[in-house]
Amino acid sequence: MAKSQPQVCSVTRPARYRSSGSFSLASRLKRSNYWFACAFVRPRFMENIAPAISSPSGMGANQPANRAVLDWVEEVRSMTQPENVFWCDGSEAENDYLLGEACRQGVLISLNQEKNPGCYLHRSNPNDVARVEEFTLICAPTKEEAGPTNNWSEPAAMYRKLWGMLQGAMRGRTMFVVPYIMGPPDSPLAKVGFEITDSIYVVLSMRIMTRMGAQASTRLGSKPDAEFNRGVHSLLDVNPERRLICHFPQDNAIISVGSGYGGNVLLSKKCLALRIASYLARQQGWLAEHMLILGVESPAGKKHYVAAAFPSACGKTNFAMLIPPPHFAGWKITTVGDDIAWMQVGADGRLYAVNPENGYFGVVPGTSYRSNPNAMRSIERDTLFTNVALTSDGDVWWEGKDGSPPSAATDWRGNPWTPASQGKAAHPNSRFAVPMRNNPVLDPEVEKGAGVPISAIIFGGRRSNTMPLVFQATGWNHGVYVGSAMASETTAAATGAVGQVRRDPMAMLPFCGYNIGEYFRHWLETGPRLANPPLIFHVNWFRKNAQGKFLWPGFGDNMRVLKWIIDRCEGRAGAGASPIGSVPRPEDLDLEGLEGFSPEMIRALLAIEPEEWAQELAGQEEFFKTLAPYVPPELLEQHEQLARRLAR
Ligand code: OXD
Ligand code: MN
Repeated sequence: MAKSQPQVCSVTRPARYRSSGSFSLASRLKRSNYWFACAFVRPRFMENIAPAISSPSGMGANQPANRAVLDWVEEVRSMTQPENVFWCDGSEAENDYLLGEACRQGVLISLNQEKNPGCYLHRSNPNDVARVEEFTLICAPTKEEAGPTNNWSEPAAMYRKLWGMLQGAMRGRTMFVVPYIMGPPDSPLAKVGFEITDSIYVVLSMRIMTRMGAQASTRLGSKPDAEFNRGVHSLLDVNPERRLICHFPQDNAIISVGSGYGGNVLLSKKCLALRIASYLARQQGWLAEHMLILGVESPAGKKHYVAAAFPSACGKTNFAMLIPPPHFAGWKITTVGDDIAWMQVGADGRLYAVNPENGYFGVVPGTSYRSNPNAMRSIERDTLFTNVALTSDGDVWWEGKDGSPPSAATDWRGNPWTPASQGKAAHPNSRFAVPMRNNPVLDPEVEKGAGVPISAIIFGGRRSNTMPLVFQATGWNHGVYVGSAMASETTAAATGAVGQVRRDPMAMLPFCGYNIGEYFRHWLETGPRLANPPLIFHVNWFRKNAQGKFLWPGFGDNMRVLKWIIDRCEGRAGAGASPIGSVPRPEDLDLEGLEGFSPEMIRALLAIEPEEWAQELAGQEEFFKTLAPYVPPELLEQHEQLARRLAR
């Protein structure tokens, strides 16, 4: 509860905190490091765990009127036994206060405010740097409801386990209650959520990533049966052995313990806006997808919107902020969203999309003024960086940033680093969290509740071979099949091996909150409801030559592919028929001004190699077998038809 005390740095660990939980020797050592380091303004070791804060009078008192929220928070409070409860209102004053506290507690480092106004650095525990798919569960009444691609637990058993873990888990800490809205507030799809968390970093990130604060409580109102998502997060002791991200779709509830990494703990994002939302979308007749949404405007002022699904860390943010090459002068790309699309069928039979988020949580390494100038401009201010390197003048650095590396820096773990060091300065999955308002090419319709009409859907993956630069599906069901069989080489966004080809249907493998077979059926059933469906395409920016070099420059030059897609939507561009769909002939793509690009390269990019496709068919078949008996027959039929076409 808010107390009337001045803003002071609390540097004595409350006795109750010392005695709470079962901490390992390693974590005890880390904690003593923490206190040692706290004596210096720049702690080497940081973690999210921090003692309770004592907020000034009037702050942290934004209790909502809704009895159901109050009762649930009280239930969690009496279970977790925090020192106090802080009810967030999302105000500027609150944010300033919490930033100050986070810096004093060593959870954040304030960057050079002249160079990077409003920017801070956080280092997560090195054991906690990515999503943990193996500890992510869908807790539905039956295993069948979770389906073959999800880890499953019976809900009652999992609630018991989690409640056991949460007993007294917030002793000596502040329990923050974060109200938020996902989606433009006047969208019929908008959802209210409350996240309870003992991490100040989560609160600060949620304010960037969602429409956070009093407006959510107001929107929920006081009706006891008003729908809201219940999210509980506790860091516990940030121990990988006590890390679980659990979803209860039937209860519209999420419980996440043992992690402080964004994808596991910003419960609005992957947990609500994808896993729970995909379940709700199936019930309510809309789509919740792992897709960016961008606008493309021609020099004549004709505008289209496109939604594109790529797996994590495959360049969605870059594509959504693309700057066309000089040859495309007059063309404009604008961003509606960079990660998640909620889409519904409009009265005119078109598909309309909104971005439920309010900010971007992007992968940092590789981001530069060359690769993504709009992202760089966005993160010049008001940005929360996680796990990047710190330079001696309080700036941040990462592999792939413009300019030469600093001669000396502090790496993402807090260790001294030089260009001669073995390890990376920034973690490959280091992130920025930035308000979407910072994006210089933010689409003007981003707040439109009805959403933007989608002309084309693009599926894509990171494939060194097999997949041509682009092809168009022959119709809705074929497009759903292309999405369902999609594959990509794994990245650092999730724990586990990097660079292995894995099937990732519609880029939703880690995010579909129910049986994937039912999800495919939902897609198939959506097609006939669309009098004017989007055309469906597949792209691959990552094909390599025999020497392992990328064949396509990517980034801004992806405009050339986008232009072909838009022209197809307008019935203008040509294509050649192929067994896998319509593939542009070299002359169908506008390649003017593409330097150092030979006709052999474009032929190699667009080639359909029979041996590669034989392997692809076998890989798809193997994958569909793992989903048996849930794959809809329409998709198996599409697979057989493709096999027949390829055999001709
Ligand atoms: C993300 C992800 O953070 O997909 O967006 O992992
Ligand atoms: Mn994502």
